[in-house]
Amino acid sequence: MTEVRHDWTKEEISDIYHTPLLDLIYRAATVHRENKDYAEVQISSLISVKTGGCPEDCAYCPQAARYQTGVNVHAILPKEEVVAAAQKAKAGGASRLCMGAAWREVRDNRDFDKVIEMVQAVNELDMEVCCTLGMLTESQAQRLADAGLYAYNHNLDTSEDDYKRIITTRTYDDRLKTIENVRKAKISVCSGGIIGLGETVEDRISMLKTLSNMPQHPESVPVNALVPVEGTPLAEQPRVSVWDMVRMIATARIVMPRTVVRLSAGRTEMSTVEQALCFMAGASSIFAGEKLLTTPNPAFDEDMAMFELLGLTPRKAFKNGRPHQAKNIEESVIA
Ligand code: SAM
Ligand code: DTB
Ligand code: SF4
Repeated sequence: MTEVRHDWTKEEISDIYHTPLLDLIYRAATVHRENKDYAEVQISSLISVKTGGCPEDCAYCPQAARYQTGVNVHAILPKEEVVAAAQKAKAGGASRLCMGAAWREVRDNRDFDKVIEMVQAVNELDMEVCCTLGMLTESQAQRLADAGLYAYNHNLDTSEDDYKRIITTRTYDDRLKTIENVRKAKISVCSGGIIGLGETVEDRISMLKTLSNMPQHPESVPVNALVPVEGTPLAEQPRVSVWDMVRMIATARIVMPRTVVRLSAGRTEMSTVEQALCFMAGASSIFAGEKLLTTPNPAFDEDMAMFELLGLTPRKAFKNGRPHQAKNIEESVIA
């Protein structure tokens, strides 16, 4: 097993990122095989439980109220609909359901009560439950943990320096604070970013430095390729090259050897060959199901055919136990 470090310098991460491509893939694949079952892929399915009308100004996001993007704005879904989606996702091979809400932050109101009920109901289906609801206080994180929440997604998106260019309605520190609150409640942390926002390679490296120097690495790091959506300020951004995706995934794999690196948004634009390269470079998780939150994603059947072809297998839910039953989060080795 590779030593898990928390003191990576920018220079070290940059050297890794700029390694000749095939050497980089080889090194990442080696780290992957030394630390994980490289043929096992964790599958999450997303559902948007509250869509659109968000007060934030995230420049990439189709759900921000201030951009005219034509998303199907809706209030919080009934629990039954979420349970039905969870059952469908489970039948499609997903071990985890991730519920997203277009909120700046959680408020202690009826809608949060409803989310808590959804978490309990999906947990009862023996699926891992993840939420991404915006900023959380310590007590809200604890309430989610008590309801059986497995993971919380809260992305850093880009570097601290670049953050103001992408989002002005909250700060990087706000983001880090929520991640800390999630940690304190012993919920598994899912935090990563987006490439293709117009950031520099230095910004990507700096974001990886922040993630890999956390006292405990996030159990999951999503690497999203920007899905440019008409009406958002980033609609005209050129698509990111698959080589950038591969470099980002491989570098994340090397600096956070035991983390699940998630090949996230952008797969509809990628061929099976390109996705295979990402798995080779250390990706060990995907979002499956025909929709991400508001944009298209490959269907379950297509992904299962790809798994069959590549010899990959879906990871079972709660493979290493339920986090809140373990004495501590490290021991449960959750991902
Ligand atoms: N409102 C909550 C928040 O911002 O944390 C949760 C939902 S938000 C849509 C979750 C994540 O989706 C964002 O942090 C961002 O990384 C990702 N995302 C949103 N729009 C995207 C896009 N167009 N392309 C790629 N990733 C996107
Ligand atoms: C993450 O890192 N990517 C997912 C999930 N976490 C919540 C969301 C991607 C959203 C892509 C744009 C959309 O479908 O609205
Ligand atoms: Fe709102 Fe989240 Fe979209 Fe930002 S990323 S506009 S906070 S839904």
